[in-house]
Amino acid sequence: MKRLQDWMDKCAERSVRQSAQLNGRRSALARIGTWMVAGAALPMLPFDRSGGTAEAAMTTSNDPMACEYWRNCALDGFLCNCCGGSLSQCPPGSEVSKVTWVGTCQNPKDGKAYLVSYNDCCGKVACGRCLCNFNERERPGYRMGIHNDINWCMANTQTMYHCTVSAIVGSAAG
Ligand code: ABN
Repeated sequence: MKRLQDWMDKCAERSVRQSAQLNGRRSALARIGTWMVAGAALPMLPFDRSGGTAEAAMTTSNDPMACEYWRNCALDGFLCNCCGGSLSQCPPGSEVSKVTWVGTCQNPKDGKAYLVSYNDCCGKVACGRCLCNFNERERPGYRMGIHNDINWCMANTQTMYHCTVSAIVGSAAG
């Protein structure tokens, strides 16, 4: 009889311990902690904003006024050559941004890749003409130097954005 009671005691103790482990305060806190760490780490993970197809979608044009002109492959803004300037010169009354970002575009004429500096022109209200948005090799905003959706007039005295020029600054071939 005593052995049976011991056995029943052990079984009951084991099941109470298991239940405490699964449903106890400490395991609940551990689970909440895990979710908090995962929640904090998730936004830090890199993500692909291209949708898998955007980069392959650009068909080039020979018209410098067209968004599809090869040099504009990573330009996000108003084309300065639609706003009284040229491909690489700011319109009168605006000044070129002191900081910029550099993209890489392939010239269909010679097949070579070129470094293109996208400078914003500053100090006049937004031009509003020829809005283009191509993002080849662009990366999300937390990598600021390789992101184009930024007002590069930020370092100028006149921080108002007017339009964007695209100046070739070198060959990417090396
Ligand atoms: N670099 C063009 C631009 C200017 C202002 C806001 C977004 C993008």
